[in-house]
Amino acid sequence: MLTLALSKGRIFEETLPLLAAAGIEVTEDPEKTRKLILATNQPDVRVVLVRATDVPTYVQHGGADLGVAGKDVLIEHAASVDGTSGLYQPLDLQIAKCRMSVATRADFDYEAAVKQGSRIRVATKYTAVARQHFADKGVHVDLIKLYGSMELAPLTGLADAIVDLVSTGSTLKANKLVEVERIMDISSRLVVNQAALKLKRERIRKLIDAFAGAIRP
Ligand code: PRT
Ligand code: MG
Repeated sequence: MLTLALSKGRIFEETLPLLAAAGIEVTEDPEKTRKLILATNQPDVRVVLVRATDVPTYVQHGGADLGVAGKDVLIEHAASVDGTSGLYQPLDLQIAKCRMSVATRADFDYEAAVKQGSRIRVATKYTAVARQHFADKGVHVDLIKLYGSMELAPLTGLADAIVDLVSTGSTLKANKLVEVERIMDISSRLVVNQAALKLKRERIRKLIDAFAGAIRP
């Protein structure tokens, strides 16, 4: 049996065409069932639905043989567990694309604050990425860890800036925030459990090859 960990929403939706290229069709709709384990048309392949941030944990510890996770999630996971031993990342799938950026209120002069060497208060869910980014720039920051709705932080005075994912930019716009710096491009990767790769080499190779052939940049 091959177990693939996916999160509901954009990652599930955007992985479907890759699965189709490997001859795999998920036979249930995650939006219409409460089941967490979904069967496929292949008797030896199943999908488990987990939170996006839990995908690397499932794969690293063998709860799933493979998974699909954003670069953002993989970086934060590696920082939180001190490495990703046991996680093989053979493919950038070029799906669920977005960017990690710094955003502030329009009336906050980010460039000036950086130039003056002021301490900046930054709210984010992505503390590893933020810490590294500002350390590289030599900017002093007080990081405030949040688990959601980062956009609210500059509006309430909790922080001067946020580090968050941006795709269309409409969430920032709706909250009158401006993107002041791009940190990195984000896309989702295929991650594979190292032990599974050895034990189920043929089956996993076939899947990786089919996915690789279906990647559209
Ligand atoms: O939503 P939930 O709390 O369950 O978990 P999650 O947010 O971790 O999962 P999900 O499914 O929303 O995101 C899964 C992965 O998709 C992330 O880890 C990213 O790698 C990738 N991705 C791509 C995004 C976006 N685009 C994105 N736009 N993840 C989140 N967003 C959010 C962003 O945080 C912001 O709130 O969408 C908002 C901005 O979108 P725009 O279009 O308004 O700019
Ligand atoms: Mg989300």
